[in-house]
Amino acid sequence: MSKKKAAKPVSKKAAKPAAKKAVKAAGSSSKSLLVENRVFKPSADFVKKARISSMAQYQKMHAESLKNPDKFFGREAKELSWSRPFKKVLDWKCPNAKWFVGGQLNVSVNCLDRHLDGPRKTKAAIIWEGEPGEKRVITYQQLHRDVCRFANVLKRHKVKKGDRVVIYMPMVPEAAVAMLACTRIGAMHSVVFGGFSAESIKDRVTDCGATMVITADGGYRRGAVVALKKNVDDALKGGDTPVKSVIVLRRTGQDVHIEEGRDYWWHRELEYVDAKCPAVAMDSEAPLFILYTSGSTGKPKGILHTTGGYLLHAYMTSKYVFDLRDDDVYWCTADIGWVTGHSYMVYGPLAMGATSLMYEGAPNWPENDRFWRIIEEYGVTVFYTAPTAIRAFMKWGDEWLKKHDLSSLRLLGTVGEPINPEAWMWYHNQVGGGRCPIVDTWWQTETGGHMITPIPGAIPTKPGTATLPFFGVDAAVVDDLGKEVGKDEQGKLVIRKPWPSMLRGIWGDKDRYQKTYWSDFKGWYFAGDGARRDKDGYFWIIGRIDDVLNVAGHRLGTAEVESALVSHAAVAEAAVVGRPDELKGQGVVCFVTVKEGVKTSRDLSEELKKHVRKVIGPVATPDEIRFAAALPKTRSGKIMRRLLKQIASGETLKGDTTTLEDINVIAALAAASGED
Ligand code: 7RM
Repeated sequence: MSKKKAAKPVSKKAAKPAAKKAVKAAGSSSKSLLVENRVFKPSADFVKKARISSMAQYQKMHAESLKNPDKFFGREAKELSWSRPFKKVLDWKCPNAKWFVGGQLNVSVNCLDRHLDGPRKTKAAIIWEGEPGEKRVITYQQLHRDVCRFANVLKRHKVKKGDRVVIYMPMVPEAAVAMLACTRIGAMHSVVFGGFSAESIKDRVTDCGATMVITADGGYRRGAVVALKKNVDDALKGGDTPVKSVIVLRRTGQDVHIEEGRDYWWHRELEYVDAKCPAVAMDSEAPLFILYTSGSTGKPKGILHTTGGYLLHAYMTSKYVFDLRDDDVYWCTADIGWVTGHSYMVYGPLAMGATSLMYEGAPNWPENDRFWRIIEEYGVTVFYTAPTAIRAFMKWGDEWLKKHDLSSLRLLGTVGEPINPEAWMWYHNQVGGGRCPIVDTWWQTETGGHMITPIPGAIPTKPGTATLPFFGVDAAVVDDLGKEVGKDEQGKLVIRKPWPSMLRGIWGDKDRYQKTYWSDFKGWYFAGDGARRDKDGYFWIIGRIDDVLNVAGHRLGTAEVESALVSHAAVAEAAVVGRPDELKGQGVVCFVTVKEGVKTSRDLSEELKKHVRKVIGPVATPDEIRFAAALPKTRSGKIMRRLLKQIASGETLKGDTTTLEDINVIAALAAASGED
């Protein structure tokens, strides 16, 4: 039970019982949602300590950041450690931005070395808990030493500035060590989420031309061991990738194959190196990392981020949005394989000199209260998680929280998808005890950090909206011609000015970068999301309007799943759509036509699900396979996804079907029960 009494959440006016309308909330794909009209102001207690403590202050800073970015960001950037000062804040020639031109810095120095001169030297940088229960606390001084030593291992293996290193690891501190060691010597990392398959590793290794893979024998997940090294072996089979060495961390102790001359144990390699490793001064625009994310084609995009601007934004958002202070215990539950883990488990909090908690495993292992247990045990003060997790907690029931004292919490955050108001209210009341502001942060792999988000001491929140743009972010909702839509009208979300942590490109594909992000509206970034603004100018994100699904906060391209399906011998054609899912936000429904002579069956449907898992990874496992004699197409041969979406979610068909080539196809699909 919470010790502190739950503060009345709202101002008197706002606390009046608001009319709850039983209509579907725009902004979420889940079923049976309510619109919650209350406005939640931060408590006086929170405001008193906040860095930005009024709407007026936010507005003034935001206005300055747009009107005079040179001055605003020039001032903020001085809080980082530069080995050579920048000459110019921004050089912008759409779609190419250069931030902090002429400046040089090193990310690992900013995350580690600069904290060693004062009391942070012996402060916890990372608090880690393994799924089986091991605990480790790593101080800034220790982390610095570990990073320097591992950077020397990289050098021993001839990894140089600009080289690419793929990291495929469980959630252990060594994953952060590997990332930071890359940054220390100017190598680029590309972290691949542990839930991706061997084939996905191979695609990424090949695409970015990685010469090294860093992995572990395995990792723990829900009591089981994930065979990470085995997946790397399969990915590198045949020897047709540029990978020269594989460094293997011993985590689980399971037997693994060690390929002579290619594979090396992490702990053995450390025996050959010392702990002195000068950091390489990097140009502000030097590439920092590549992170693959799904788009609307079958091939994931290698999103490229660079050094100075990315780090500044991760730092600034950690400072202003999480309002991190030296006594915080901050916990982001994301995996380092996602951008959230990059910016808000490693780079942002460490650049701030904060304490970042890292947990290896599942939230329901050994029991449903693992997260609450961790919050209580370590006195977590700032907690950042995903709506899909919150919905799972709600389903598991409040008794799991009631066993624990969560009164250390002072601020909550969400990311990954629109949060439905019910989940928001539950998070606010049950987890936050009614006293913690919630920052609903909208952003993307491409944006590097928070873009639309409450500033917790300044911007009153409403359940379901990410509220207002962060500093330097010129967001708008526009129609297809680029004209701003009216209040409460839906349109496309665009960013009209460059920002420090914007992606600098798609690895190896200049045209795709220009085409995907900068071609819908001249000079503006198009995010791929739909949104509307309310009377207060707050942004309500509706979700993707391209062919990208959001399954449990993970981006998944429908085309990726389709191409995995058609790679199976039985499949002739496939169309994949999302349908609302109460827990995951969206579920994956696959419409499949089989080749002549193939008999459809429940077994085949299970086999296809397994096949997709194998090709992409467990994150992409289809929820349903629906066999069909034909797919609905326009006369020009385009699959009519709009209709399939309606069928998948059991809706009555609406809208124009006159362009349909064969109307009987639709009747047959709607009648088909799916799996038999
Ligand atoms: C950080 C991350 C990006 C997509 C994005 C949106 C959706 C993320 C929110 C959200 C509504 C949010 N990167 N999204 N956060 N939608 N409210 N607070 O998730 O590249 O993996 O995904 O996720 O559709 O375009 S991501």
